[in-house]
Amino acid sequence: MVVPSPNHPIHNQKERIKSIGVPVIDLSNKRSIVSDSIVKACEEYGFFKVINHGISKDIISNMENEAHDFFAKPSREKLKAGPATPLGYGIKNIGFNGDFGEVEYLLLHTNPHSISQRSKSISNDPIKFSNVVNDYIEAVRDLTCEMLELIAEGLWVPDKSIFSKLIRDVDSDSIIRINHYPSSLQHMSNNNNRIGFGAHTDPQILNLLRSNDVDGFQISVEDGVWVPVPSDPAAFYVNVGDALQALTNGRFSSVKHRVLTNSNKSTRMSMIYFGTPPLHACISPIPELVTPQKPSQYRPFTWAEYKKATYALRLSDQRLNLFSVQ
Ligand code: AKG
Repeated sequence: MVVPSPNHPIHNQKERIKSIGVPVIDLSNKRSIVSDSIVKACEEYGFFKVINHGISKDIISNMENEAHDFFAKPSREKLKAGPATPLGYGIKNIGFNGDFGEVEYLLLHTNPHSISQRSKSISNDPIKFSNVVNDYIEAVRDLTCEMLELIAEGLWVPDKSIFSKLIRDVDSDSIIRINHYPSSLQHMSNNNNRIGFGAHTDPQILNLLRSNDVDGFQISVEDGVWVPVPSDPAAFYVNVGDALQALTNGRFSSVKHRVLTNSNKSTRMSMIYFGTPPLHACISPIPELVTPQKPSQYRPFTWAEYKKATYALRLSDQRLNLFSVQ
């Protein structure tokens, strides 16, 4: 990880992240260094890049090929996998409350039974599709859980699985989203940069994003200041979600992000694994991070309650505020 020296002349986060880039975590480094670096990145940015992650190129390219095949289908075929309310194929409409983006997407629950049911309307070879997606899900789930265990170690929490067990649970509500930003969706406009996916934080625990080599992803490290994150198909980008912000009593921040598309450029495609607790799981700040100096910032809530709040609000709304005790 690139760490600025304490005497670095750059004072604010925006200038720091612009000059040194987003934190890079090399998973082949010594475990204690990795866990400290991840905790620092989650505290400062709620965001980092992971290299030497150990997920095979085949698992990633098989998944990417299935996604390409799906998005290359004629519209009427793709629409058979929709509408994405809440799961399936969606186009332009994001969520239930009037948010739009220059994007088409597939949203899948990670439960193998659900994948197998959905695959029939997505692929001409549903068994192959299910196998490829399940292999990808298993790999990204393991990587996400590994990082959550490193986080617990870096926070000196005795139960190393305190966060990861929520995602490993058989009833986990985790999802996979595949976003495709084709230039055909973009209208002619004087301003070439258009919103592909509007500004938002993710509601879940920890999320893993992998994209092709087309840029467009940005994070906001200060209100209203957007920092472009260069794409890197060999790496994963990881972001803290609202639920992990609550579990860490606000020590980690759920980073705001968005995607801009540019009609002059090639098509961006991204795949995001959203590590999510079961519906019945109770989210509340873990006792190790609640002190007299820093009392609980959030009231306990179930994932089902939080999901309901998410569905009821716009993409850019700060839903976690509803559960704040301040
Ligand atoms: C999301 O799907 O929540 C995103 O933020 C989109 C990121 C991307 O497509 O690169």
